Amino acid sequence: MSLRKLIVNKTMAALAVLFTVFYSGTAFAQDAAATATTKPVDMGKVHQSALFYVLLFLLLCLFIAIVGKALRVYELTRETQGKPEGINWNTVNAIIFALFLVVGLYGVYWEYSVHGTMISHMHESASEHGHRIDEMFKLTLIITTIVFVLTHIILFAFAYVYRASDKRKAYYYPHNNTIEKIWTIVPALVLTLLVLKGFLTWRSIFYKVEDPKNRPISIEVTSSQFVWDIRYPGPDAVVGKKNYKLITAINGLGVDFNDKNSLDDLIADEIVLPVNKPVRFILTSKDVIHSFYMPHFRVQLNTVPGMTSYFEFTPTITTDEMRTKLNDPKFNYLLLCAKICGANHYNMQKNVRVVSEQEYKEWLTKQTPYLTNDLRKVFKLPIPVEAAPAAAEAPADSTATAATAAVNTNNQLALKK
Ligand SMILES: [Cu+2]
Repeated sequence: MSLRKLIVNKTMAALAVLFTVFYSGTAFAQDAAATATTKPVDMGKVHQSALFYVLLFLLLCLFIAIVGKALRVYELTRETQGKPEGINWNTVNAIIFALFLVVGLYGVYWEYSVHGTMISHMHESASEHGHRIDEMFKLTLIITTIVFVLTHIILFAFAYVYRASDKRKAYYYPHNNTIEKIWTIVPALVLTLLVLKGFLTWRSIFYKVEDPKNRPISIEVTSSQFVWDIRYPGPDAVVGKKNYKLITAINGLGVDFNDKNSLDDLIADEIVLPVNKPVRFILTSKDVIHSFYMPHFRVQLNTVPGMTSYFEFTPTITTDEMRTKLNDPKFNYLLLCAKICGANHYNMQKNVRVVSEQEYKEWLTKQTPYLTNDLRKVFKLPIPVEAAPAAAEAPADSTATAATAAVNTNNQLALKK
């Protein structure tokens, strides 16, 4: 073969391109290895940057493009020389399909075994209704996983086994009523059962028959960018009315003190719940839609401006019991926002403590009344003489007695009305 012919031969040219690509790759690898032995370089920063991955992606695209071009040159060369097609693309595609099935199924296994364990990090539900939600979640996951794996094996196996071949002719099979019926009725039945179970679970959580001997404790939670405001009812067990038109600098929630139920309301910094007692959260929002989310209790409901929503449930495990169970003395239940509501969304959280009823009652007596003397002036309410100086001077949470005194005065006011 003359040198001229060798250069003109496109197959050789394509091979030369491939060789160059592989060679430069190996050369770089050797360079890197050499540097590593002499002087270790910290690549951490580089690996973290987005630019690194963008460049890596572009490099990969370039590599694929070069291989593609080289193959195209090879094909065209064979074509001009009148030779039969060099690569059977049907077989190549079929093999890629089969590989995709194996890699994909391994991916599913990996996803379940690595990220799937995050579900167990959620551990057992700390509320009564939570077990029903977990059960529903598990059932849905089991059914959908079985269907997913089976349909994908069939899909990719068919693409592999029945790839185009010169040895057989495709069978024309346009319609079959029996198959149509099966693949319509079976999924419809399964989905109906799942939806029905979801519907019944939802009803059992949201439509409860109230037990007059065990009435829920009402707690109002108001969301705004980016805080949760918590209002507890006073001894009257009723959270008073509020009106957005009454919102001012000193009345952030717009509580209406013309409603006597508001007079003894308390403002709290955390959510404290007595164990095994039903609680009813009254949820509203001041600005955008937020989502009241307490994952350990399987509680989630949107808080919507201009609309009040309710979530009632019974916590069953105290914070201390959960800490012992998890062997984690720092564990805390959390209230989070599950709506991407703005820049500080991630920071919108509060601690939730589940305690014994005795502890709950003690904690409640230490909370600050919402009604301050300034608010009394605004609403033209009488200012209690004995409680006024103490409540005004001392910091709110350290003076339990002053706060209790104020609550008591409020009660008297409430009774008078
Ligand atoms: Cu939010």
